[in-house]
Amino acid sequence: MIPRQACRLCVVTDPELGRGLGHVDIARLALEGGATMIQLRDKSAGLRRLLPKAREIAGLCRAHGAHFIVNDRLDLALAVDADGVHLGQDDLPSMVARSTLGPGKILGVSTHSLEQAVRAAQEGADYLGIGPIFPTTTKVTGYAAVDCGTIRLVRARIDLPLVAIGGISVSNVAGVIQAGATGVAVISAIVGADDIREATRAFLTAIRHAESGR
Ligand code: 3NM
Repeated sequence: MIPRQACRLCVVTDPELGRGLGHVDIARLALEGGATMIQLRDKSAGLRRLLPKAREIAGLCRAHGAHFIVNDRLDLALAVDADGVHLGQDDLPSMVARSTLGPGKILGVSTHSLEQAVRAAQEGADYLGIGPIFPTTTKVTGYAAVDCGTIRLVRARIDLPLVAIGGISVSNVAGVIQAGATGVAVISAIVGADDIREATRAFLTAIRHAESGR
């Protein structure tokens, strides 16, 4: 189980976009700006290098009352006692991850269609990533942008928290929330911003505003 407010704004750390900042600095600034969840995502670094960083981010998240999720690396998530793990469609199957994690940890699953969302929900996901909502150059997802219509379709069928991702900016986040997303996950519009703290704050303001008009 994950509280819905924890899904409001997930900042995904990506040092390649971080203007020289690493995972820990990105996470710290985003948390200072009010991020409710940090997802550590690194597809290339070895576990030995990531371990101390993950430990530090776990501590920072705890201190800020935010959730800490590790992308892909279930072993790392368990090693640093993160709140949970986020898996893609080609990662460990949800059922295997769920039984390894145990019931107390959070399992997030990336989905790119209503069918995938229904399956992930049946297989024990606590929240669903849904995307890419808009075109993004940050990741080659292999999927076309799904737009807000897919959020509405999934919302109508599934009661889990939905975290929209892909090309989300301060100027388009309102439509995403109004379509039924519980929150959003963001890389470039926050990690690539001149001021990560301020960019995070601006997202939260826009999200709260959209929630009140829902
Ligand atoms: N996953 P930005 S889209 C990591 O659709 C990721 O599952 C996606 O980056 C998915 O906020 C994406 O810069 C990239 O568009 C998101």
